[in-house]
Amino acid sequence: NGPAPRRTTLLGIPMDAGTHVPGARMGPDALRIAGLAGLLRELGHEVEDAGDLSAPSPQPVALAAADAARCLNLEEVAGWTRDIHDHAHRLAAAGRLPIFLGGDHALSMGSVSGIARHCREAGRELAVLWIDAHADFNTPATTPSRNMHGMSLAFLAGEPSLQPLLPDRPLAPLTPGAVSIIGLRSIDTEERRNVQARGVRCIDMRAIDEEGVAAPMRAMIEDWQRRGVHLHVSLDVDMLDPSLAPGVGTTVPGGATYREAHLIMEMLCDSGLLGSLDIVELNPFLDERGRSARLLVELVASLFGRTVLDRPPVRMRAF
Ligand code: NNH
Ligand code: MN
Ligand code: MN
Ligand code: MN
Repeated sequence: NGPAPRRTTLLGIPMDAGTHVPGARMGPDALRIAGLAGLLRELGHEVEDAGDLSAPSPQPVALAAADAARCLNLEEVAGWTRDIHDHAHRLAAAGRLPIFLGGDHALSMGSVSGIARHCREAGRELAVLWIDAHADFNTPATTPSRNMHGMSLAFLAGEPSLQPLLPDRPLAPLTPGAVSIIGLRSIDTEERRNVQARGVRCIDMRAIDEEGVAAPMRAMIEDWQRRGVHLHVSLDVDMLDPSLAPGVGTTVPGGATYREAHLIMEMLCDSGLLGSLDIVELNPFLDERGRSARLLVELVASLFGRTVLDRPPVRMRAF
């Protein structure tokens, strides 16, 4: 009695322009080599591998000069964002469940905005679960690093200074109530003000220490189910403890355990709400013998229905 079979499309996004640490461009192939497609098929899902996007040519961006100077690889990121947005929109409109294989977290500016555009056209409400050690809520004015992977959620929430990244597309900025962050444990001073001022729902590591992941996840899922949302999950590898997943450019100690991470995925699966997925920030160049890639693929298996035993159906709907 597993979950309903889904029509998934893997889209590789070999980008690392969103960070000064190179290597995430190798992520899509590492996820393939770790057996992602085969596992999804074993679980009964249809899998189409659309291959990798090729690096787009840099695009001019009408950002204020002072802001542009604070964004590393701005034109490259703009090129990626526009291309990914169009692909994400097309895949969602075709009824696929897109799985975006990163690539650094700046790719979500394109994937989530494209999904948001589809949801608006289809009259579906979108909810985004940002699974990350970081909030990615910096702006050009607040970034300590100039890395645009630390700005992606701010862009998606409608941060005005970043909107020229994606001109000529109908914009559907996320409302604060549509965004939840889980796993947070590293936030910059001004970024923190930004997150708190916007009222984004955050389950930080302190909350996980006190309550575990089950109670807060159940509360969020209940809320999403009431609203009947399309759920986009954006999974940043650095949410996991670095002892489990060292293959990432920005490790932060004190991350999720193996059990916590799997339980999050299992509960998301049971919710039946998953509509699209990013797997980001895997850096195979920094990994140890493929273990981070392998763990990610195991987590995706839990998200798509792998269980120890069949679960009673009543349990599935009881959230
Ligand atoms: N907050 C830091 C910055 O903006 C780090 C962001 N790095 C990430 N985010 N990996 O997920 O530079
Ligand atoms: Mn293209
Ligand atoms: Mn991130
Ligand atoms: Mn992160």
